[in-house]
Amino acid sequence: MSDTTPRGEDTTHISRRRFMAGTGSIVGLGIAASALPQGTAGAAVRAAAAAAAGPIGDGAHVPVLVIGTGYGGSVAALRMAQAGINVEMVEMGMAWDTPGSDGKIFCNTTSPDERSYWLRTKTKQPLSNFLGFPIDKTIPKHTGVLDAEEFGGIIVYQGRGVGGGSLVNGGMAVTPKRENFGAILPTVNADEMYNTYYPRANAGLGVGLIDPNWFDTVDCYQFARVGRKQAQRSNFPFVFVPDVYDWDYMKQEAAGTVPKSAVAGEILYGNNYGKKSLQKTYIAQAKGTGRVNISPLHRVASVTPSGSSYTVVIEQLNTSGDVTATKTVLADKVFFAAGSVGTSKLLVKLKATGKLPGLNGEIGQGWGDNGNVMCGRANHLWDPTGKVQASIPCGGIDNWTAGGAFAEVAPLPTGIETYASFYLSITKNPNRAQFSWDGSKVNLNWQTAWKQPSIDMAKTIFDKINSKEGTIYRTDLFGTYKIWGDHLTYHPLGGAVLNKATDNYGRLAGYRNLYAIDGSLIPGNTSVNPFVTITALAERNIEKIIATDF
Ligand code: FAE
Repeated sequence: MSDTTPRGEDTTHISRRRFMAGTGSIVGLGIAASALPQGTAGAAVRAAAAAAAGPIGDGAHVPVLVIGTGYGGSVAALRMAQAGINVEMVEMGMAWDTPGSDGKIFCNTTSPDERSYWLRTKTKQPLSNFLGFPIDKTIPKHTGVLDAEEFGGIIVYQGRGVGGGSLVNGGMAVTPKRENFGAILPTVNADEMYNTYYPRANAGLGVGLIDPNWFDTVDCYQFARVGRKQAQRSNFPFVFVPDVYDWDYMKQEAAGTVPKSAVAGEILYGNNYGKKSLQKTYIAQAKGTGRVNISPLHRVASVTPSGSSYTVVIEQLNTSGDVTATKTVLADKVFFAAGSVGTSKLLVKLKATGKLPGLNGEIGQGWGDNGNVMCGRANHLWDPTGKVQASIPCGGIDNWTAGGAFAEVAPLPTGIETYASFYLSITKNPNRAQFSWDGSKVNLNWQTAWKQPSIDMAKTIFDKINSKEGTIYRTDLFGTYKIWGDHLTYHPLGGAVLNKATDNYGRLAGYRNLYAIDGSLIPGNTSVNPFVTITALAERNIEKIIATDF
């Protein structure tokens, strides 16, 4: 059994009942299941059939429909497919598998074009200013890869496309310290997570660590070495942080022997080469089973019971974001994996509009921003951070226990020397928000002032470093004379919290065969970057669901 095969699952011998369930979508596409051979050759045929299948058809009846192709959705799809179940995945964003006219799939952070933002006519950069001047620029409206979704008091950044957040994130793959786990997911058995599911998630994601000797010498991590030196001079531990970037590839980038990606500053709008996004890991494996079909530019609008199945209404989009077709399909099981915000928005709307009235009162509750807050510090002229900065962070400052903050030493890949150190802090912010339906849309009641605890916690690190170094905060990155990036989060969590809106395995209360399996399950904070925990929890939950619900 490989590291990534769920324990207890025999992937070579599937039950007849499971096989029959698993053939539904192929039957729905008009291909006789009995015509498909089994075994290795059969897998190849099934893969070809799935590849040829195209987007989900109007009127299809499928055994399993997964909404969203981020971490939770990809884990669920792979494990069900390995258990012999056919899976349809529906993704509102693009496939991101075709190069543009420049030969690249994704555009660079320094030159955002139509590929950068989800349906915006102007970029919405997390760092909105430089030297106080606004840096956002006009772009054509397009179904780009990064969504800056604006609610009243917060902008929530999310990935859009096959691979979800893995397309745009920094790849920092952090397993929380075990001592903090009880506060993250209080009803989950920590032994099981740390012995089985975190290791399985790390293996499935391809997590690795930077070579510390290389780190010490290479130009593109000078910014991080400055961060380490200053942290240590103020007696804070600097820790190397694992990542899903292919570190061998990055070494070659730095040496100039392969096309540059991280070293060229690619990150927020996608990474063309070295990052092991879900497209290269879980999704590639899932597609390889031949049992997973993905429909990009398809957005789920509604899910409602229909006999023992669910009627799912799906809107097909063009790259301008217009609805070009509406499809109605029947699904026996539906997994909500649209991300914390996407899943919460769907469930809150479906409950309020009478489509899923039996969902409980916890739907939309318990949402947090993982305590995200950003800031920059101005270094002395004798402490340059480097013209060339790898876009992939590799280290952080840990003051969680004493000060409630874990700060990524983040790059500012501008291509010029900025003398700035830049940080994204994850803090123990206790505030939680809720989503609600106002009759026409879903709102989130987060208030910008709720970031104050995060600022106070981040200051436990940076006030001390500034005082020790004789330096000051940058005031030019988030506006004019504004120190804190307190207007955003990269880490939305909650909205369908485990063991509250669902049972202890993500089965939504009030309905059979409806599940949440993404960041919406996690109550607002993971103490570190969240995707390893989202992945590990999905591994745990889907194993139980496959064993008991099929
Ligand atoms: P997610 O990955 O967001 O996937 C949900 C998918 O569902 C998306 O592809 C959506 O387009 C799709 N979707 C939504 N609504 C619908 C609908 N109605 N119909 C069809 N499809 C839909 O969910 N985390 C880390 O651990 N380390 C990092 O270094 C890190 N850096 C980040 C940097 C940035 C700029 C951003 C934005 C995030 C970062 N994150 C990082 C957060 C991480 O990407 C995020 O927690 C996960 O992606 C969440 O995984 P989910 O499976 O919950």
